[in-house]
Amino acid sequence: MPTLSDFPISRKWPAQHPERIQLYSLPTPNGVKASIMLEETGLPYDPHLVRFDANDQMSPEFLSLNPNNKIPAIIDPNGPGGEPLALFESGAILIYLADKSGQFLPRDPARRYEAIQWLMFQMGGIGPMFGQVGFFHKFAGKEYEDKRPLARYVAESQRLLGVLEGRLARREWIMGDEYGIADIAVFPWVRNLVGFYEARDLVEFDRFANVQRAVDAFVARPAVQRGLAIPKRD
Ligand SMILES: N[C@@H](CCC(=O)N[C@@H](CS)C(=O)NCC(=O)O)C(=O)O
Repeated sequence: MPTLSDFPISRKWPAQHPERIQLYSLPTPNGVKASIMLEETGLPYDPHLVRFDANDQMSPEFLSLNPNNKIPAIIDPNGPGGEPLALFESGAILIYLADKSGQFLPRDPARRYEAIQWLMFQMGGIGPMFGQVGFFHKFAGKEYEDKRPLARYVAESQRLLGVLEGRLARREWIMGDEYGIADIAVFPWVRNLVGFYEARDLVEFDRFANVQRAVDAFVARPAVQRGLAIPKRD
């Protein structure tokens, strides 16, 4: 049976506690989904910082775990059947950690798929579209003379915020009373859009009062506060 030391990534980022889940990440909106989930569940883990300024995500050790060179990624040394399990894609990681811990994903089959549906809404819609707003509003794309790409991504982000606003109008969380992985996927991205990307006015965020209320409640959770700063940047 393979062990953690058989994974090349463990040579660049040695485990402090080889029996624990190993997290390879950086506190970005995708990265914090994994660290917040780990903090919420209480599953023990070792966080490892993947430094973009050192291009760590392109190192052969990181690529051996995620050929798509993106954080977050994990290895659970005690995965299904007691064998190590390596995973990338934050949505897959959230579902796995929910199943492993028995928390934050409804057990009822129909409700489970409904929660996964909203998780996919983040993975396929909110993440990619908000990310493009960041690029064209704050980063390299800001200099582009043609403003049509920015306008397109802003309009699409507003549409997605409107969908979320409708969902949250009569619900505390995306799945009603049950806080869970859909919230953990969505709200770091909303926070990032209006905070780090400085797009609050651009997307007219004040129009989405229920989204705002839910993001505030999310950020106030102690596990979210901790997860937002993990792995610690040096
Ligand atoms: N769909 C992926 C997206 C992950 C992603 O885009 N991660 C970014 C940081 S937020 C990254 O690692 N970028 C590094 C790069 O592109 O080189 C997921 O949800 O895990």
